Amino acid sequence: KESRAKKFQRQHMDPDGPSNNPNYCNQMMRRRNMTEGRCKPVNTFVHEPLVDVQAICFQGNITCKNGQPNCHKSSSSMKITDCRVTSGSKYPNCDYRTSQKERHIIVACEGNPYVPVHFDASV
Ligand code: T3P
Repeated sequence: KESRAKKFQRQHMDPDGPSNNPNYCNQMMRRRNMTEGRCKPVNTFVHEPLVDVQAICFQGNITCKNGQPNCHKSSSSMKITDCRVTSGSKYPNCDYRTSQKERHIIVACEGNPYVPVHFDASV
């Protein structure tokens, strides 16, 4: 079974980016299996080296949106792409808007090694 750490990498890591392609999210959301069963409504890809994203687990500790204490905010801003399903999108034809940003990101970390398992927000 896919570990929570590997799931985070599949859903959120794309170090070889960002891409100017307006179809980036349509292609990536499908390629990374987030359009099976339903169109995942919102998903962020991070365009930074994996080690730099893993290091966030040892940066500023904050409370997650769900009240758990294991969220961490990146000390630097990071290159990200937000994918948001369009209002007209109808499963199984998942249609996304692609927006490139530079933001601090907040991830939840778990385990030993203590690594990212959930993307909480960008700020
Ligand atoms: P996951 O827990 O698998 O990382 O909050 C529900 C999902 O939406 C969660 O999936 C993370 C994702 N999400 C983003 O990827 N980017 C965002 O900016 C927000 C708010 C949520």
